[in-house]
Amino acid sequence: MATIEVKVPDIGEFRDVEVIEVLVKPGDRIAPEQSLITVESDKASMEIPAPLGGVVVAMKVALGDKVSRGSLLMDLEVSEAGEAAPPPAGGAAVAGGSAPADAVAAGAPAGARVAFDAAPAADVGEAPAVPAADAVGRSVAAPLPAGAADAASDAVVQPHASPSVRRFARELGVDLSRVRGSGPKQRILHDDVRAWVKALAARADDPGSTGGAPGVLAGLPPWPQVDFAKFGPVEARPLSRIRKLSAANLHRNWVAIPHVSQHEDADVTDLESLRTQLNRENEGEGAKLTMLAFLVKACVSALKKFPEFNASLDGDTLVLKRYYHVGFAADTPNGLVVPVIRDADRKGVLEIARESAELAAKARAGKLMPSDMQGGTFSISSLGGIGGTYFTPIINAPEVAILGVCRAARRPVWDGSSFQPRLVLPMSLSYDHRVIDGAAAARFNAWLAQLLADFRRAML
Ligand code: CAO
Repeated sequence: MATIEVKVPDIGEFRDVEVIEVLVKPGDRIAPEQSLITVESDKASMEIPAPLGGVVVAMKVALGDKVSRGSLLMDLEVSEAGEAAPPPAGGAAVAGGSAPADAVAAGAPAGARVAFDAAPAADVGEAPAVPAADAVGRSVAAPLPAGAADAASDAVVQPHASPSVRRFARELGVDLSRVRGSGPKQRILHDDVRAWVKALAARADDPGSTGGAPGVLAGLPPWPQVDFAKFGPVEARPLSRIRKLSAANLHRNWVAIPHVSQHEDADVTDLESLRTQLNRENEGEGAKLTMLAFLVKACVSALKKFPEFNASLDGDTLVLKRYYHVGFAADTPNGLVVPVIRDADRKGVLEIARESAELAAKARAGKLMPSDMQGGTFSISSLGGIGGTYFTPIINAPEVAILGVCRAARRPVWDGSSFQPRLVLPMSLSYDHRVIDGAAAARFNAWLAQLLADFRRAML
């Protein structure tokens, strides 16, 4: 056994460069070419690999030290046979003229201290064609000249990280351009990569995560943390259970489904006359006929004509449903819920009106059962009683479309010879563009508008 001194080799332009990583410690058994430290200039970082295998006796550098060619790195105990590294590419990196194996083979007596230079491996940004593991001591045996480093970093803006951090990131499949560095000059450290992966895993495990940057938003700047009380009085109100659940679902649907919203106007003048007339006739005889009930019935007719709207995506398969369970968004003091009217195709408008009134009352009382909200194939969000013109409703996954309606209003409509005051219902259909094409959505809406304009068509 012999103890040798490992020194910093000729590292070209790198003079007085900072040690940014110490990758081994006393007692470690290291292999030839294993990275010992990483140094960094203002142009690039570089790993200094071991010239021989052995056991680390003592480290002679620490984080933050400045080193140049010839600085002592470590004492290394090597076997006399010498677990030697292959000669570095180009032979340029090993100072002293002879390859490491020769030096050890020259027969250093047991216990003698032999000065030994390590061969450096430079890294200037990501080198996609050459994994860092291969680069150490082989592909990039000598440091790049400063000019080359500049050219490389000008070509692509690279995340700032040492070769070992890059290797670590590659092992974990982490795209370093998405990780924020907390080291000096925003350098990405091992801990930054670890924290990024941990945060990603935590968010993936927590579908209820709504605050901050959830899973799919990973890589964006952190959510702003503001002490609102500094600017004025505030009241902290915890979200209700329903709001937390619906927020998480809405968020997932919004980011996971490529939504498109298609708007249409329906002339509901005659339908509204019919509705109010029927309500007058049936006054005091139970549930009143609502616009929502007509909308449910009209949607069922459109869903039958355009079956891909009554479907769900299951991987690469579109599951077309032969039942028509229509959900409607109900606003409750605790948040939004979507009770479902089952088999709406087999029910009359009066029955749908009665059932939706019961479900809405149950929803407001917080008494909906899970089964009241399951199995929907299409949803309607009606803001007609409140106002508005058009909006972009969020699809209720795994459904593929949702109809939003706002308040019907009298508008002048050109009938070919004059403007007529007509009651116009603004409709907004959001659809999953993976499943439904824009033309199909326009046809769906046009059909729906025709139906609402002349409800006799619903019998066809
Ligand atoms: N245009 C004009 N007026 C309308 C209308 C429309 N599209 N829809 C309903 N109205 C009127 C009704 O005529 C009725 O007026 P009167 O009291 O004068 O008779 C009033 O609005 C209430 O209507 P309604 O009793 O039929 O109830 P509704 O269909 O408006 O609402 C329900 C039922 C459950 C849908 C509703 O209570 C609700 O919760 N809406 C909010 C839904 C929601 O939050 N959607 C957003 C989800 S996505 O963020």
